[in-house]
Amino acid sequence: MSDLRLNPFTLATFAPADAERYDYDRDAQGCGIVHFGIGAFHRAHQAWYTDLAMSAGDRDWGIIGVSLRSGEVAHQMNPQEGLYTITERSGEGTKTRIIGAVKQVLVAPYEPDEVVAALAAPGTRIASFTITEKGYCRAKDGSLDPALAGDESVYHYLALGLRRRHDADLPGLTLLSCDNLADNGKQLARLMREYLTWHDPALLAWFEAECTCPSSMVDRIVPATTAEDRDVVAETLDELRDEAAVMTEPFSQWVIEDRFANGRPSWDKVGAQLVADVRPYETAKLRMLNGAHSMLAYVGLAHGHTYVHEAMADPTIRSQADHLMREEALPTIAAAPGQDLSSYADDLLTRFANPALQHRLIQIAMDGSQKIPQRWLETLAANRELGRDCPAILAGIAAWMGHLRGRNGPVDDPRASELSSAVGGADPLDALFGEGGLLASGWVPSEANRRKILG
Ligand code: NAI
Ligand code: CS2
Repeated sequence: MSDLRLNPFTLATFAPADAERYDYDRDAQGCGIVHFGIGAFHRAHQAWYTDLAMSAGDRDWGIIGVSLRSGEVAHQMNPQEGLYTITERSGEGTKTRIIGAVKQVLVAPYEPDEVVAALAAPGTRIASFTITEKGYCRAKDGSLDPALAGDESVYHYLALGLRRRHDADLPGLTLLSCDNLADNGKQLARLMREYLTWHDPALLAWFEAECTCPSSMVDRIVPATTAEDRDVVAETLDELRDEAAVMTEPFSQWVIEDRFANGRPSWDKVGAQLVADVRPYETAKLRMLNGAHSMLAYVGLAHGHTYVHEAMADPTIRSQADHLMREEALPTIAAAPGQDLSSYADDLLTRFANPALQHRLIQIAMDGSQKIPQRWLETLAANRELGRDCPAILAGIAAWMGHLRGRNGPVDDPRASELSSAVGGADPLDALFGEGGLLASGWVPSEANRRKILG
């Protein structure tokens, strides 16, 4: 096996001439985006759109990635001068593209000044985020948790970068959340305001006037890359190694609130949708796709399955996913004009059943405390108003509680210890969903719900 790494030289010298790749002079492109959380999803989604936009003629939208925690992605990408591949997998085969949009990756704990300088650079116009739901440092009530929002948080770097922009009389930034949160832009704006109120109140008025936090709905299934995946990509590249390779599906969707502080890439020219109101798309996606995903994860794991497509091949579990989407989530969504939620459900079932993706259920099962409120609890509360039951979600809750008891191994959740105490206590459902519970919301299980969940 070769250890020759993908980089601009090896791409030009050794890669197959017909390998699909970016179509612009990277050295002539300035950086316009600083992206926090340069994980698999950003590389398969926003960076892909940006690469296509620059290949279609857009200028100066190069991306500087920032990892707030580990150096892993920096070690994967910087020796490759930011180059990496996206491989789309489906029943129709695979397609690999070499992406040039990312210039470099900074590791914030080791180079904090460089991160602040990148945010304060005159050419920077957007800061974007895929830092997972837990990266927003929220307390139970959705406010900023000061115990979490310390010097290692995204807010620390944003506040310093925005302060420097203000003092240099530079324009503000668009802060674009691309995480699976309801009203992600509104939440980010609120949390940033709270952080500035504590740390730099004099900057608040400028932040409100010069920066925007548009919401966006993001959708592309991107499983964590495995060593086998990287070996397959190397075969495609005549043995060039891409340590930052990402695997995904052909489908991709990005619906963005059209509210930018200082311009944006022509993402609309390469498939993204710019709209006034993201909410219908985001609610459908979080409650139908992600709601079914989380049920598949916990119920599928309880039945011994490893991958999403395996759980979907189980007729009982598939019908639960179908019921959750069509009978439980769909009736709670105010669709946008022309948005066909029934065919959306059809498409989701097909996407989930894609055996080429190898999407691990345990990856979806992580961080349930951060995901379940917007994926299940809002649907349960809305159906309570409609006098309707949600048996598939209740089955998901029962399976999640088994997960929290360690049935699938160690629980990967920022609140794992509180959750395990809750499910080990006298009244787990009250400790989880009751008034003052860990996931207290607009929904409290009725006696009938309790019987269904507890069996
Ligand atoms: P990943 O594990 O490849 O990357 C996660 C990124 O978040 C890493 O850069 C990590 O350093 C950062 N991060 C994790 N915990 C953090 C914290 N507490 N504070 C700050 N940064 C933190 O995961 P991936 O696949 O890139 O997904 C990231 C997010 O993207 C998801 O949580 C979700 O919100 C969104 N997303 C993912 C999709 C997927 O299919 N993978 C699809 C749609 C949205
Ligand atoms: C998944 C999502 O890991 C999870 O929680 O439900 O990452 C899902 O793959 C994406 O939202 C699809 O767009």
